[in-house]
Amino acid sequence: MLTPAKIQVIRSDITKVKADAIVNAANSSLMGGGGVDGAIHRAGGPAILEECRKIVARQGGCKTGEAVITTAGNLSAKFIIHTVGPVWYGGNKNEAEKLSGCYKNSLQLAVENNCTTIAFPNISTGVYGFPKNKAASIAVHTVAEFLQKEDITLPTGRQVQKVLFVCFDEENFKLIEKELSKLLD
Ligand code: AR6
Repeated sequence: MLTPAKIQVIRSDITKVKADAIVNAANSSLMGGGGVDGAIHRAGGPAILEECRKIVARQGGCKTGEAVITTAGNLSAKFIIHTVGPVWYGGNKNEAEKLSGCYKNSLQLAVENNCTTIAFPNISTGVYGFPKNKAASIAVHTVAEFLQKEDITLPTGRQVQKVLFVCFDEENFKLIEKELSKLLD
């Protein structure tokens, strides 16, 4: 199928990962929160929130499924891409499409901003309650499809080198690993 080597999974804290872009599972206010959002703002410092405020002033936050980009502050990444995952309401509120949109729109922003390595957390699988098995399948398939279908040549002429799923918990790690192994079948 695709180039599965470009998609990898590790178990780690995403704030410790080296990547051009780190994706944040934010909320539509962009004003920070708990979980991975809290960890990124704490580790990256106030510059991230400062830029988020400017985005809010300009466009009034970020809708579910969409993404915005800021500095990474003190983190080693070049950018933080903030995306807003869907809250799980049982599956009949377009949660799957919205989650897929998070991955697509984040990747699109990363490409436009010349990022060759991009790290994702398991969006929506914490406080937002998206079933982890469903979320893992959507995450892996959306990324794989993006890397296959879209024109992923960066403005510099380079290509995306690596998309890394950074799982905080063992369950997500195992689920993503399983979905990735299916791509090789
Ligand atoms: N590195 C990587 N993954 C992490 C980290 C970390 N440091 N910390 C938590 N996770 P959540 P959501 C994992 O709740 O479900 C926030 O308050 C965690 O184990 O962070 O999209 C926002 O402001 C889980 O698998 O995000 C929103 O209000 C995954 O990250 C709301 O939570 C996502 O869990 C968004 O909820």
